[in-house]
Order: sequence, then structure tokens, then C-alpha cells
Amino acid sequence: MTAPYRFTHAILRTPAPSAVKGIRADGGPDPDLAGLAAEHDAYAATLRALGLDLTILPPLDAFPDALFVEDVALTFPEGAILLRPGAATRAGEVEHVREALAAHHERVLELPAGHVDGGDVLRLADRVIIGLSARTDRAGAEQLAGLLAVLGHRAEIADTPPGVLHFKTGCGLIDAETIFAVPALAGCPEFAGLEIVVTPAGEEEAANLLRINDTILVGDRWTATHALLEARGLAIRPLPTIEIARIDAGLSCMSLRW
Ligand code: CIR
Repeated sequence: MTAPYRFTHAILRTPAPSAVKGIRADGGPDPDLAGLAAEHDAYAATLRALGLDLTILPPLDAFPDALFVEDVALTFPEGAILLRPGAATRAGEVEHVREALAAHHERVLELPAGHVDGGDVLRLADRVIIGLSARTDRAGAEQLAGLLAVLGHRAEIADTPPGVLHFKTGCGLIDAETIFAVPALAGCPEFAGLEIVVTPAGEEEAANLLRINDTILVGDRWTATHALLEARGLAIRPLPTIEIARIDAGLSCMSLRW
């Protein structure tokens, strides 16, 4: 299996005006649309600068959260999987990525039952972890494990801590053997054998970092996290995330990568 952060392609979706009405758990204020679009543009430009071939899908005003393409599918060099997102308002997004996935992947599988959000799926070097959450149920996780086996990937099912939206809201890959995680996920049994680096106090939101080839994308507000990663000799690319954070999203959510 290739390193789980080596990518040549990504699919993104331009935010629609309705994105400001995206789901949020705490009922906070709407993000600013221009700011949200600027964050999305900076993200796309960064992926391009890192060498990825991007497909940018058109906005979908009927689906406020559709810019978070990560949640509706999984993409691997071996094929893609269409998911069944756990939020009812997001179910219809799936049909809108089918064509783009088919254009790039010979094999496109479909989750037949249950619910899984891609934000709950963490790919490691030797396996894939599926986190159970308010969006991903056991029926969906078990069905997904079967589809992953078809693509040659072993899956394990883990728990997402209460109050954490997605498994990857609380953790991200630093490298193939190292996970950056919020304290509540540091003891995750499925991480046994890996090095766990815990988020600095007050920077739990930095956990949703995104390694793309040899660079780590990380929110620009998390300066202690920047220092920690740089001290490990890692190249980082700080990116603005304040507006997407208002609708409970982070850096991994805005792309499907393979
Ligand atoms: C939602 O609640 O579905 C969106 N507002 C945020 C989705 C974030 N996606 C992710 O963490 N993978």
C-alpha cells in the first residue's frame, strides 16, 4: 500500500451562497460568504501548488454543506466508494459526485445500507479506521468494511468521543506512524503501536490537519501546533479556517484525495 498521504488528484466543490447556512452543532453565527470563498480558494491553490491535479465541481445551492465533499465518498488508487452521509440534509449530495468519481475511477462501489460520513474514515498505512459517530452507524461501518476489503483495504471500527463531530475532527496523520490527536482520542485502542502526539492545550481544533505529500496543512491560528510540527522537521502550510470552522468543518473536509 502506498503512504496514506501520497496524492496526485483531488476533487473539490466551490461553496454555494447557501453554504453560510451549513449545519453547525452550537447554533453560532453564519460564516461570511466572501471569507468562506477565500478560505476555499486558498485551500485549492495550496493543493495545486503541492502538485495535485484538481477537479473543482460547481456549487450546489440546494445543499449548503456540499463543499465538504470528503463526507460523501472515499477515494483510493484502487477505486472509489459512494457513501450514505448521516445527516438527512446531506444525503442528496452523493448523486452529485458520482459522475466525477466515475471519470477518474474504474471501480465505483456504493454503500448499500447504514450511514457513513467520510469525515469518520481515517486511512493509515496498513488499514483504514472507521469511527462510529452521530453520523456513522455500526451498520454503515460494517458494510463499508466489506467494500474496503474488495478494494484490498483492511478496516477497523473505532469509537469517536462524544461531542466530536467526526473521527477526523479529532485526529489527523502526521506521518505513516504518527497521529496528531485531541486528548479524548489519545487513548483510542485502534491507535495501539502508533505514536500519538496530543494537541497543545487550547488547540484541539488543530487536530484536523491534513498531510499532502510532504507538507502538512494546518489552521493558521494554531501557533503552538505550528511550532510542534516544525520542531519535528515537518514542512507546514498554515491556512485560514475561521469561517469554515463556524460550520463545524476543517481542512480535510474540503477535498476527496487519492
Ligand atoms: C456538517 O455538519 O456536515 C458540515 N457542516 C461540516 C462537515 C465537516 N466535514 C468533515 O468533518 N469531514
